Amino acid sequence: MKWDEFFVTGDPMIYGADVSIVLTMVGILFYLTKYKKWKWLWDEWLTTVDHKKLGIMYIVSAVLMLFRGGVDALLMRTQLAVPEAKFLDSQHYNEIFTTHGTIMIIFMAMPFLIGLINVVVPLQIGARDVAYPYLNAVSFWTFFIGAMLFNISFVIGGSPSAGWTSYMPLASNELSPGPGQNYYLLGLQIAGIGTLLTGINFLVTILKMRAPGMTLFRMPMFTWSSLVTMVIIIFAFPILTVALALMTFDRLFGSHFFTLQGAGMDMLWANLFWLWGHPEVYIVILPAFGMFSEIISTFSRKTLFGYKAMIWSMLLIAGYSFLVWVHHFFTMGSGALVNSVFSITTMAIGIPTGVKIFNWLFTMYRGKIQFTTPMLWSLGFIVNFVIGGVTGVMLAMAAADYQYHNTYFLVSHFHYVLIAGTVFACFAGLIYWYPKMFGYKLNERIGKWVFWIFTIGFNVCFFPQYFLGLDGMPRRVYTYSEESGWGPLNMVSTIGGFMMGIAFLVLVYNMYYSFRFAKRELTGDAWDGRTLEWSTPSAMPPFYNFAKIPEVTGLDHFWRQKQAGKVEKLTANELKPIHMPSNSGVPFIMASFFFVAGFGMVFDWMWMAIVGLIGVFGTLIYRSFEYDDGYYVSVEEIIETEKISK
Ligand code: HEM
Ligand SMILES: [Cu+2]
Repeated sequence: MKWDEFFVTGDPMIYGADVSIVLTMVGILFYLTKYKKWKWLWDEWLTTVDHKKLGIMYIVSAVLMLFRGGVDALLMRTQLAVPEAKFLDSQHYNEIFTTHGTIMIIFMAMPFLIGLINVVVPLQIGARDVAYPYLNAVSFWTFFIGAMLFNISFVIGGSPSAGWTSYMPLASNELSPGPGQNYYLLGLQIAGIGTLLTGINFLVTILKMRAPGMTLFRMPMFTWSSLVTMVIIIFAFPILTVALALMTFDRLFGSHFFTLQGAGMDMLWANLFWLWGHPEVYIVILPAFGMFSEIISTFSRKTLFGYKAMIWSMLLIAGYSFLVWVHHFFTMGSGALVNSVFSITTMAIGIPTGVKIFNWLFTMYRGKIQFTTPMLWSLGFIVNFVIGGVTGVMLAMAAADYQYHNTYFLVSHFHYVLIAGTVFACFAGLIYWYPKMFGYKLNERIGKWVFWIFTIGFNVCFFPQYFLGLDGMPRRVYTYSEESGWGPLNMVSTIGGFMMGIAFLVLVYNMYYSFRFAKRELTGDAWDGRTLEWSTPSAMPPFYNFAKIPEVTGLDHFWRQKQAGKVEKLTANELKPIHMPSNSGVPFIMASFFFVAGFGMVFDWMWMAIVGLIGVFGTLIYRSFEYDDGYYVSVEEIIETEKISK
């Protein structure tokens, strides 16, 4: 490989990106050195196993990825604003929709939710950390390194361009030569390890680490939604792992699993991909449902309506999510019977989802509703998500899908569910739990501006796309003719896209503004909450979360204690030393070796891949012989931290 192939060249935008990456790096290195922050960075963040800090790191990474994916989106919308535009060429456009889709789903939506789950779930169940804190750090670092590997494709070697679905034979060596597609395979593979480990970790955490008295049917709804999500992850992710590995063999070692020659089956990839991919969309929507349940109940000042119905609906959705995958390729030609079966299972998912919508509405019915920003996002979710859901049922009709398939109708549909569902939830959850993470609320007035600009922009952007789709505009095209008549609606759509971009910037400004000026919370209960995460005395829980593990007597235990005026004050004599896990640098180092291995595979440099893999095994072996049982926090230290007077 020549150097001018190694670095992506030729496009002024990419040179601009090169320069800004180098400048940012130099800036960060300068800052860390000047203010002597290296040790702080290593001790407090890079080696941490604390679920709250890992959660914050997930969220920060996800917000950065939202920015990157958002820039991709606006580049596409700029190109599509007018017919026959020359802003992006076709190859470049293909690369951008591929990185946009992949980044948004794998490196933005999932980590954002997993970040919030990390911060909140252990607190909600009254635990001091997750079941396997060390593994949790491995999860984060493999996700992060996978994301970085995927992202550098932009400047080194070239981006993938076969869509986030990577259908074969398009993604084969013949039609997608070069390292781009390998970045997709390796980046997702490495990040996928982290996700699978998160699934196992939180399943065990929720099943085994709950505070005494918290039976399964006393768990907060967000914890329930996380539990169900983890079960889906555990069953779905191995499918992705295998599918990615097989495609990697096809591309690097010349096997024929999905190729057109040598008895390969290209549609086998599509089937495996969606056998993971459809459950994946529930992985990113169920935690969102959980968050809205918490927020709607808190700000209606009522217990969640239909608690058990909510849980059974989620379990049904989780089961169904594995039985609908063919709806992504009704046009494959599998025949009327197969299509009918998948058409019916798909529509059936609408039933438990509808149950949940009505439960949220009944929760609000006769409640004392407070229109805080998290609540606004939740109300916006209900309205807009229903539009996405209804158009989903339209797509589920196999015969009609021959018309909608691969048009902008679909693009609009999945943005209505992914943005109005997942992204609204990420924003709502971030704002709701912000005081738990940072000790102060985001400014509500600016927050409301963000909500309205974003929600209006979102509808201006995506509603016209339903009509473009019905009119036949295909997805994944980089331009269209003047005669098609699609120009005006596309212009409207682009304007909406930029409104969302502006709203995002205002949100970031709000973080800065609130960091400077917001009133600091003095108690742990910023919103008059119902669940245990609000019961810590300090705004931000100390590293061990609870000085004394709470005992739970029912659903909304903390709320009912407050109502009865029976919130217990901690006294010094009931404290015992607390056992905590030690920090470890091994997960970070292991993930760095994964990066080396992945980078070697991307360029088919096997020596480098082997060096990286040896490093990975080395860290595994090192860890196996490391006898570290953690440490104890003394009662003195707890008293000091909790500011208890003796
Ligand atoms: C500012 C907000 C956004 C805008 C303006 C936007 C715009 C677009 C555009 C123009 C496309 C390409 C359509 C095509 O040519 O076929 C696209 C595709 C896609 N978007 Fe977005 N998007 C946004 C946010 C999101 C979010 C938040 C997600 C996921 C959570 C997402 C997921 C996807 C996916 C999966 C695709 C399909 C990519 C592919 O065809 O391989 N988008 N989006
Ligand atoms: Cu699906």
